Amino acid sequence: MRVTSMVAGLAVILAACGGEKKAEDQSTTTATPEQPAAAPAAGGATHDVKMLLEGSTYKYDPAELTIKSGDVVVFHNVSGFPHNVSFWADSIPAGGAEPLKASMADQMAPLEGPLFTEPDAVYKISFAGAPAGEYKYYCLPHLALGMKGKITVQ
Ligand SMILES: [Cu+2]
Repeated sequence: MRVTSMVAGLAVILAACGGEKKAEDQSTTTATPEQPAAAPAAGGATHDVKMLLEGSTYKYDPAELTIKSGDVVVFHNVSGFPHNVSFWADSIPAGGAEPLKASMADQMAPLEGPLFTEPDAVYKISFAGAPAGEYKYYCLPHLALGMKGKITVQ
C-alpha cells in the first residue's frame, strides 16, 4: 500500500496593521539664544610675564604691566629658577588682597606663590575683582638681586 503524502498548502494570512501615527508632533519652541552682548565679567585678556635670568640679571619680563580688572596674568618659568611671585601686602590697594588670595594657587604664605622649579611651569593669577591700583611683587629667592615687578590695574 502506498502512502500518499499530501502537501497542505499554507495559507499565509497577512495581518495588516494599519496604524499610522503622526510622527513627532513637534511643539515649535523658539529657542532664542540669549547672548549677553559684551559681557566683560566672563574673562578678560591674558598677559604673559616671563621669569628669567638674562646675563646675570634675574627679572620679570615685562617688569611693569598694565592690565584691566578681570584680566589674567600668566607667569612663565623660563630660566634661572627657582622663582616665585610674592605680592607686597602693603603695596596693594584696599580690597585687592582678597581677590589675589582667592586666585593664587598653592600659596606658601598669604600672597606668596609657590617656588617654580620646573622649566616652563606656568602660574596664572586672575585679577577678577581686583580694584584699580598698583600691585607690586617680587621673587622671594631673588629679591636681594632685584627681581621685582609691578602690575597696574586700571
Ligand atoms: Cu626669581
